[in-house]
Amino acid sequence: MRCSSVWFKSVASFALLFASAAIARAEDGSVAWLRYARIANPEKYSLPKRIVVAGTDPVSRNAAAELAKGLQSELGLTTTITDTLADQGAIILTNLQVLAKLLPTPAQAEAVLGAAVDLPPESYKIHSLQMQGRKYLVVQAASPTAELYAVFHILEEIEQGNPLPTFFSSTPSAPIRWVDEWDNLNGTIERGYAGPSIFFENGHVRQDLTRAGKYARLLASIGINGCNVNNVNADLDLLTTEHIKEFARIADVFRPWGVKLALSIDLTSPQTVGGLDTFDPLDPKVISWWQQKVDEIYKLIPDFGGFTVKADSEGRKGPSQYGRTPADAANVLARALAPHHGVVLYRGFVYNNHLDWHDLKADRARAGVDNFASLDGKFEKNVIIQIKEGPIDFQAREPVSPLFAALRQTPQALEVQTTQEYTGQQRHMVWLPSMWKWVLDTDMRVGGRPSHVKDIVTGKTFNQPTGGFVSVVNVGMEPNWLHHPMAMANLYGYGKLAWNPDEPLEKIIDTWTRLTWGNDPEVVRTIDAMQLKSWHVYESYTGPNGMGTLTNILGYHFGPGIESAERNGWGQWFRGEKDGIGMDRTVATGTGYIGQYPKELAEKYESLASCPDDLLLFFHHVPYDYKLHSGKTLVQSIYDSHYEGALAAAEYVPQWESLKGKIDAERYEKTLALFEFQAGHAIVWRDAINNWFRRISGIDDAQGRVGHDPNRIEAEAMKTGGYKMVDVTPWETGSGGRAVECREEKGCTLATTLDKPAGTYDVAVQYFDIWGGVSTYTLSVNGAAVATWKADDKLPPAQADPHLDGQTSTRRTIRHVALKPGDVLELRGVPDLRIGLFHGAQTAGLSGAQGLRMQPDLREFAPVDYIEIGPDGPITPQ
Ligand code: GCW
Repeated sequence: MRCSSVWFKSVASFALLFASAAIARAEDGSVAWLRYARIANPEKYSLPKRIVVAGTDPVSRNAAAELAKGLQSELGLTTTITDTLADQGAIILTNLQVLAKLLPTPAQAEAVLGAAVDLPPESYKIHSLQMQGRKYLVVQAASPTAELYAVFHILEEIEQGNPLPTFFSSTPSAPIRWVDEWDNLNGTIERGYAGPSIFFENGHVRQDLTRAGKYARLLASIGINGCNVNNVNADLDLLTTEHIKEFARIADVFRPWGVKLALSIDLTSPQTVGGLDTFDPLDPKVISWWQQKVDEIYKLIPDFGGFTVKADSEGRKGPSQYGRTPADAANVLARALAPHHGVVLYRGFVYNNHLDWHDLKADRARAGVDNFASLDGKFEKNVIIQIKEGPIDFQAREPVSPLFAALRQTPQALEVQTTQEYTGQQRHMVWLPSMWKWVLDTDMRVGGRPSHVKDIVTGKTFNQPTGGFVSVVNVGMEPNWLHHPMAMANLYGYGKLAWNPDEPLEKIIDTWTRLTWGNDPEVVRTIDAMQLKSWHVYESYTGPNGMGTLTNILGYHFGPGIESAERNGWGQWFRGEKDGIGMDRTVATGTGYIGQYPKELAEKYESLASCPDDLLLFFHHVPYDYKLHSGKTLVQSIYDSHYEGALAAAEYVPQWESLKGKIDAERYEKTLALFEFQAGHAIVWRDAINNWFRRISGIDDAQGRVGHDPNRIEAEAMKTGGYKMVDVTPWETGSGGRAVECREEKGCTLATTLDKPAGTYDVAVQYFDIWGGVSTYTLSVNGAAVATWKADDKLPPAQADPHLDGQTSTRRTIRHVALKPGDVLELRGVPDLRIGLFHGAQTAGLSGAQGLRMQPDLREFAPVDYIEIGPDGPITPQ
């Protein structure tokens, strides 16, 4: 990455100057960071009014049109687009191929080109210059797509009010900067949390691909150059001729934005689509089938990017069926793609999900190195091994995968998730670039030398320059793409880090905030600070110390379900036993996984003295009263961390409320509701984990909080009118392990007589909201209603979880309720007993295989867990 500029110098001082004009307009978030809002003092830019675009390439033309649109919107500057350089100043967009035509004399060419005629691929330079008294802003790009990148850069700077540079140049870190979408042809998305697919419906490509085109524009604006549109668990009939013709339509809407289409394929396609009797990658029939299929694709999609492959993993068939290796399979595809410049991204995510949990030496984390290290050097040049950041699966914290250090003659791509599968599913704000940067900056110390992950995947360490970055994004049809307005900062940050892994996090988030929410200094300061701490906050209330995920891994990976990871074949064990907790992955006594790291790192992790606290339980099994480097015992640190984390999540609400009136109402309200949900759900997490630890360790919280909630009134302890007690499973996801349900059509009541001192309180009702059912609740004091609401949320994922558990538990807080001793507080719940909900999932909007598979009883019995009466204040009762 080469990057130089005088352009960025004074971001902070300009912040004050350009405090945004009031934003009153409602916004649905669909334009994301490309709002192009009118800036204060637009006249200070005094830009030329002509945009000269050289050449006829549609991408160059598109770049000019985007620039014209942006300048009009941001500055009110009307420009004309032309292809001739008249006797006037101009903004010139050009690329190496056509520059000579514009600047025919060597002197002119030299003035503009300087020394760097050798612009690296996808790079650009921007010069501001005066020639013969005229003003020029010249974009010199390596390709039409790079012109587009330059245009987005210019517009991004103007939107922040930054001065334009006299000279700026930028080069991407690596050629692979892709996103993956896990979309199925039926329109569903695996691990997608923002509505159905923007690409597919009912087994086909959508007729209307407007959203797909808009998505490509967003991707181009952050330098993404490839998009794999279908699930790595690929539809088996994906590669039929009929489908390929349809995919060509997606490629058509991507093309003006320089985004290449790619596809995930299933290795059995020669059988399932081709009708062959084998898919053995070394069988000549199979080899020739792939060649023909690839040629067929390129006839329709000449700029096709390539294939992503998931094989021998989680039920997908693969080369092991024929005793072949991943290299055998990848190479067959690679040879077919090579003449067309396509690539194969073969996923390193190959593991056995039927491990024997009794075997203390069994370890899923070992799988990457065990399966791939011996194949290093055996792959064709256009094969890239796509490696998840950690050895397990996108948890909130894992060590970096040792496979990055093991492959030295094979290009690699780092795979991360923008979709928040294990990190709150876009109902919790978690700014993941903080985590990715931690991964990228990890030094693997290969051969005792600096070898940071960012240098490995960008090819510097092992001289393998064809790798890069992939992020699973899973945008959906919801207007704002990812559901949580704050989650869009993850996509933006991903693009920026893929372009330049050294880009400071503070700069990335600051730019995103300004583009998305405006330049008001208060808005910028508040949102930047919230986002920057959000990864740590989430980690601290969902499972710190490298425990891995404590989500319900057998369900939807959203709420807590602690022991779901234990005692099954999936290998996400943390081995929480009576004597202690954590996976012993040491070389000395454990699975030996630590030995897969280069020496220095292995020594650091192997020794308890040097193993970092935040990865401890990933590597070691220790007693609950083990003393951390922080000086606390493990169990006390877990208790404290969960209280601190849940409190920090609760504080997002008043922090956000302080911005009321400074941002548009539509996005303000939507975001506020999400923060309120997060505050409540963080408490579900906190209590589940802390109570579970207290039970298994037998050690009390030194501060006496865990298991003692003086402001809480359990539903089952209230006087009930019709409500019946039920067990919550797993027990830790309901307060006291129990809740109440109402099965009477007319509704049921819970009542209690209060002995609180007279005053004003915030009352939180913790209840369960089942997907599909809509119960109604009314809270009243002495018979007078203080709040009525419907349990009509569609909690993630957009699938029906019919259980009372950590995924469906939610809360409603009623603020400023006046109470005095002797008052009767009553909660009335009216269930949703609609027969359609009982008969199946179709009525709840589920379709296809998903609907048939689930068939749950979705009636909602107005379930209640507890009521908490806390102080009247800015924070939800804790
Ligand atoms: O973590 C798992 C997810 C699966 C996913 C798989 C993968 C697409 O839970 O949904 O499958 O990873 O990355 O292949």
